[in-house]
Amino acid sequence: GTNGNGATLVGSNNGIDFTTMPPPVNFTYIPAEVQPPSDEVKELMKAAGLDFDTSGLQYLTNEARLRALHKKAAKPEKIKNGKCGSRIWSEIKEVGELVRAGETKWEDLDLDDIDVRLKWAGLFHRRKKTPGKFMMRLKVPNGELTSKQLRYLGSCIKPFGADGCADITTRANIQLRGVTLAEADQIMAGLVEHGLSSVMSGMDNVRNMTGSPIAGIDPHELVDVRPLNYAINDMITKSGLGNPELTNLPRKLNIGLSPSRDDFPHTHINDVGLKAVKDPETGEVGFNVELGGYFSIKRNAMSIPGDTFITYDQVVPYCKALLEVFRDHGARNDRQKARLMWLVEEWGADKFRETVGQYMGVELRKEVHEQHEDVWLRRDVMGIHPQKQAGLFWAGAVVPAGRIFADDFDELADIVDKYGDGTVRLTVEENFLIPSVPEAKLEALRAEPFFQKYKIDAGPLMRGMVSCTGAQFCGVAIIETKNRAIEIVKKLEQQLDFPKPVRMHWTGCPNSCGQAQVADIGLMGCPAKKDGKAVEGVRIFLGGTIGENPALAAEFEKGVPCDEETLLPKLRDLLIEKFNATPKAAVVAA
Ligand code: SRM
Ligand code: SF4
Repeated sequence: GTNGNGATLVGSNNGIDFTTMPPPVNFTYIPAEVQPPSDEVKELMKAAGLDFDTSGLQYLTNEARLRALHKKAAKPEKIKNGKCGSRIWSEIKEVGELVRAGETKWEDLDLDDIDVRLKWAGLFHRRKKTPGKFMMRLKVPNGELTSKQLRYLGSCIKPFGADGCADITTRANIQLRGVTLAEADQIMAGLVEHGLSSVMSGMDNVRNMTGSPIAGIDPHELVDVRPLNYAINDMITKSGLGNPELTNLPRKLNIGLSPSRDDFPHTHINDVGLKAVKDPETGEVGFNVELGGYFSIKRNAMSIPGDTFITYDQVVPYCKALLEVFRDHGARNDRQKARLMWLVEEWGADKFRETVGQYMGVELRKEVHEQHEDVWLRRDVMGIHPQKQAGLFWAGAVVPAGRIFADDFDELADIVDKYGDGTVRLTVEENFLIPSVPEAKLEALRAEPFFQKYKIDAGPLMRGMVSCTGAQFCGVAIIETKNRAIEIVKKLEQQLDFPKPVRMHWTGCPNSCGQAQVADIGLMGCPAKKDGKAVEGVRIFLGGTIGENPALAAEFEKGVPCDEETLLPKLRDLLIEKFNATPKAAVVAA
């Protein structure tokens, strides 16, 4: 569609003012051809009782089908083969109707559907903690939401009362909690109506597209990555309706686009990191590709150079081709070796670039080198900062551990309508910022009671604190994270003064959804012992750096009991010794 000024809308987020954005991406979706199954594949499918039309194998090459059907294929492959993602997208409506009519309930559904395949629709059953209730993970490309979308999200969880909360995630995304099968299909339909979606946000799919929270308003960015992030998300999910061609990847895959030297989306820990760069020869702004960054229980790897430079217009076709290459050639036997890094390492950067180029039908260029004399520190986007648009400011506010509630969505929507441009940006630190506040409104904005709760001038620890979901809702958690993190940070801020903010990341298990390894101080759940008894504990990581020359944090200590008595003084000492914090002068009672 077009907006009032005649600019073409490239994304599905209708309602956002695209007038200040670069031209939309020039990309036509060419569907993959379905190869007929080879005789060998037919045999294996027959033996497994699988139907070609409804299995998840249709869009794979025969070679990939053989891997997915092999007797040594990983268990999730078998679950994916049983159905195609598109089946789940249509079944969810039927199930909703039956549940509402009292003709079925979640306990009656196939176990693989309820606990695994519904993740294709973004529905994660929280069997262990809240049986029958689901977390619904959305897709919010570049973390950008309009006030209308915010109000819709609030309305989704409002009926769930105390169970109905939401989280801003470490991929600048939203997860809704408390959803049941009685309303999941209706919420999903409403999401699409509002230019959002939940499909393909779990299972072996691409996760939320991350970019820059200050895209389009940043005086230092090389390019506004929002149109690209919307276009990639639309390509992957067929504009939120679901895309069977890309829904059966060997494993999850993360893509981040960084438009400035800050590397806001942490490209170094994304499977695919696209870093904006100006070609020193032509002056053209394009992207160097980094590949393979990921965290898992067994391996934590920083990305390695993909030795590839792509132009702005190549970004969407490149991502599509890369996903097809991963789908067709990635490992499907050992889950621990199925992430993109393993394929990149096996092939090397040259073969990887050439193969993706072949899928695109072009020869891709090698990476370009940009020289910088100065040192660039990643900016803290919390607080109030001038935009590239004269007279306008963004205001970043801290959400402790990313947890928000139904009313917050409404209040935030009112605030962005009243003071900003009707949009909000989420950050990978689980906070938000309000763009385009005119200078004359800043004082009134600051005075809003909403910012007593979500502080614009948050303390030096709270503003850098990140926490994964943890034991409150996550079935694989070893420890409780969010509530504990908030309590401990509050106490440390009461006790210490800090020369500069310290980034503390909490993660409830070695999956590291809370990215402990990127933090100044990372805390990862693990079993521990205290007075001979098994207790919740943490492994402490130190020294992660982010931005232009990142490094992962290294393990400093393990098995530290994480009750307050033990952990609080330990963190206090670390902050004093390693981060130059100083004890606050005692407050003398009057
Ligand atoms: Fe994660 C699995 C939550 C970001 C690595 N992650 C899970 C599950 C689905 C486990 C489960 O079934 O319960 C968690 C859902 C808990 C819940 O109820 O919320 C979960 N991951 C999260 C979120 C919500 C943490 C947060 O508090 O923000 C993040 C959602 C992002 C999003 O919007 O999509 C989240 N997860 C991450 C990240 C960080 C990132 O992307 O920068 C990582 C590390 C980076 C990476 O993936 O390489 C991450 N999550 C994992 C893994 C390990 C993957 C692996 O290759 O082994 C798992 C386990 C798995 O996939 O088998 C996992
Ligand atoms: Fe759950 Fe572990 Fe991820 Fe935390 S790190 S959300 S505990 S899977």
